[in-house]
Amino acid sequence: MVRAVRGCVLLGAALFGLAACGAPTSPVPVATGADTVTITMTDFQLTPNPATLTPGAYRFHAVNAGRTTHAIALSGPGVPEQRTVVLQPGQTADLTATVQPGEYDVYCPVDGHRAKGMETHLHVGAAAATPAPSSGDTGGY
Ligand SMILES: [Cu+2]
Repeated sequence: MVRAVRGCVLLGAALFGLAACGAPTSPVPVATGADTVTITMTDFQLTPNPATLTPGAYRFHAVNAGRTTHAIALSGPGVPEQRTVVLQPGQTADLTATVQPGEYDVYCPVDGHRAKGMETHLHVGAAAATPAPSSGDTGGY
């Protein structure tokens, strides 16, 4: 009988220990899914993939798929502007940044390219799901 009681106490302690270990204190944000964002540069457009991120550290892999020189500038909450070197066609370069919820600007700093359309945004949200746009009245007609 004494043994039975003790066993029960031990089991309870073990369960409590497991429960206490269920929430480890991790200082490193968990990157969910892809930890590399590929930004393809063409004349004159930027295509980030993916364009919607969860908070965390990422490698931004810039690929110049155009026929002229391009580069990438990235800035946003907690990230002072970072730039790659100017890339010749076919060249690539990487930036690393830790993003937090908010909107990040990405553009090509080569003369005039931003105005020609080489500008995009990355959306970082805590929630992964984005609601589908509710189709309302298209208006105007
Ligand atoms: Cu450019």
